[in-house]
Amino acid sequence: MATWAVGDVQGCLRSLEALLEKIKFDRQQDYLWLAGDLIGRGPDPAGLIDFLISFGNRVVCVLGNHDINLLAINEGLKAPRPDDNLESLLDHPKKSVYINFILNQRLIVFSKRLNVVMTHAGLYPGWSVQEAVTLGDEVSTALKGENRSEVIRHLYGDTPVNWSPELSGNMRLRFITNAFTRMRFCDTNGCLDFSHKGGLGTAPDPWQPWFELPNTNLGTTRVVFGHWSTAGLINQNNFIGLDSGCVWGGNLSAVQLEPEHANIVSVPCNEHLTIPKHE
Ligand SMILES: [Mn+2]
Repeated sequence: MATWAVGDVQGCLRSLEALLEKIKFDRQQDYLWLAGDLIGRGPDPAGLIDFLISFGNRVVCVLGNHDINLLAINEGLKAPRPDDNLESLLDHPKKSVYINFILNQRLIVFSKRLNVVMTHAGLYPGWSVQEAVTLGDEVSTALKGENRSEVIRHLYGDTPVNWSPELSGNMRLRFITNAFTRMRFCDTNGCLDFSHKGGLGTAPDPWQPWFELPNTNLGTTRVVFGHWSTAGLINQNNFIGLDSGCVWGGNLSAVQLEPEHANIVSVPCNEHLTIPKHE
């Protein structure tokens, strides 16, 4: 039995199929973890979710910013942009199946056996794994509740920039969601920056990649994440970043999470892309 984590697929179903073939993924025995941004911009969001559903409980996903964007569009809170490439899903007779699949995914998963935590953007340096799991589940529960539309409406915005356990209501849910799905740079006070989207060294002082700030609660737990295509693959200390920019014409990457493995395997993007390449 192997557990593989894969970076941002973003609707690139053919690339995911090619990657699973390369790693000789065994649908009867292995587990597939996906680090979020399952859909968005890529060519086949509906087909990708059908494919994931076919794995049953052998697939484990977390939500990314593009997945939440789909929920906001579905609620009529945001207008779909042509480059989201979501029309084929939004107009699909099985749309409710796809939306329900997204709604039922978490923001964070933790395996004690593997000593690995996975989220889309990363683990906020001020949180322990246990605290992060509890906070992520607050958002997952709210997204599944009857108040979903109001919850999603208030998720958008760059503030508050710093965590406080005293945050409540919509601002609390927004900070948690931003930390799990949009975080890249942070400062030593725990403030998040959402204005810089370039590679690791591209933000001015005081901003640093979130995983270069000390997290005194993390111990030996490894953190697997995606989201940062401009940083490329990251494999340093306990941090494994898997977004190698498939939807931008780069690669789709996977890592086996059993600790004796931990080598990253990639395939080149295997899609007919109709969107311009990332600058
Ligand atoms: Mn993302």
